[in-house]
Amino acid sequence: MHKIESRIITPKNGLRGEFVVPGDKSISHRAIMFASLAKGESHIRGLLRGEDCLSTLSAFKSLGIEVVETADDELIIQGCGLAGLKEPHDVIDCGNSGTTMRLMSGILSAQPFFSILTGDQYLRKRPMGRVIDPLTSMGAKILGRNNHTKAPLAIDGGGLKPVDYHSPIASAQVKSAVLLAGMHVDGETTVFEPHLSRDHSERMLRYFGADLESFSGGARVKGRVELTGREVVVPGDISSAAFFLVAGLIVPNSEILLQNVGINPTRSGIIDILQLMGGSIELTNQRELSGEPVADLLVKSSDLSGIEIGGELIPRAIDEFPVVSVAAAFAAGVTTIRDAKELRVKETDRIAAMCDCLGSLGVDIVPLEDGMRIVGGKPLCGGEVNSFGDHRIAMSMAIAALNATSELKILDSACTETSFPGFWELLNQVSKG
Ligand code: SPQ
Repeated sequence: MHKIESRIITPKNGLRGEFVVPGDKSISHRAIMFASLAKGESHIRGLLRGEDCLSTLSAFKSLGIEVVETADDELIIQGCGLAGLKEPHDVIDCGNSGTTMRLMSGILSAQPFFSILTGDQYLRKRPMGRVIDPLTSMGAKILGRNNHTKAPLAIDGGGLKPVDYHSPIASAQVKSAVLLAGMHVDGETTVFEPHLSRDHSERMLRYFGADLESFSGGARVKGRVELTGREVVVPGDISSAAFFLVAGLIVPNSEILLQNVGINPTRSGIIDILQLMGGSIELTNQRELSGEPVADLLVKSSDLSGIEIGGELIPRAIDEFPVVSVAAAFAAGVTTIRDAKELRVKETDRIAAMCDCLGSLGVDIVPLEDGMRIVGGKPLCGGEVNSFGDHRIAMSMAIAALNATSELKILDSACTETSFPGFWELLNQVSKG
């Protein structure tokens, strides 16, 4: 649990710098999980040491996994195979992390022991029925608060059968939970989704040796195929890079080079959106790391224009809409975001939170049931805003403040540790040029 702090951000004239953002959060979670489920040793480099991934790491330690952290920042995990996890002695605390709770639900439903998953005040409000329903259709026994839809979740694991599941939402957490459960049972488990959500699980499970096929509309896994320990290098997180992309665009006289950023097409919607708005973002040095595409991103100050965003772009940029709304506030004309109802069930209701925060700085922003409408181009004033304990709201508002007319105080700012340790220091560094 992070501390309650506040930060004051003052407007800047230009941002300069070259740096590497921390490791990708989604990929880091999966590296810890799949290395633990594999047979043999895995070496992981570039792992994100944010609070969410540390929750996943301590969860697997409590399930009997041995982990060694070397002096040169490598994590060595001794995997125990699909059937080697041990019943935990205590409740598993997933902290603020939806990914930890939902993916662990899939894994633990298939293990022949009892476990309980809980989380912080924000995670206990988030919907878990979306994983409980398909896992129950596989035979899982999961109890939870609020008529078995909210954490804490009590899981009496084992005895599953494969399933063909048609998910009503494009969610990588739902897809991954079902595939991970399916990996433990005889037969094939298939998940269909309305739009392709991030495919890190599919890529990394194949990399560890799973018999897993991706096809247009979903993915299928063959059960009881053991994974083998591997070396994983985690690329920089595009969701963290997004804050500095928007900062570089909206602050005049800026030029920032972000090195080693993951540009998986299921995550790179933010680059497309900002380029469609007129942003100058150049991709260089494109290459592959452990099955994931990466590049260096050069961003320069640009005049932005409002656009309409919806459809398949939404899952490809789902975590970036708080900072997209900041870019829209500085863009000439109207930006409309639709089809993004999922934003309402993240760490906080991100539609309500951004409308509240940007609205209080004088931005013409209105919530829509499934998105928001922003009329940009007017100067933003300073003042005081609350992050509502959501890391992405805190960082988005810090970026908005860089080009406001006066300083902005951000309350409850330490939640940035969830996904981006060192965020405030990096912001300070680029501000000095
Ligand atoms: O892990 P958590 O708390 O759900 O984190 C968020 C985030 O903003 O960091 C969402 F609040 O990212 C999710 C993302 O929105 C991470 C994720 C994953 O790693 O699989 C998938 C997305 O969620 P979903 O619900 O679309 O599957």
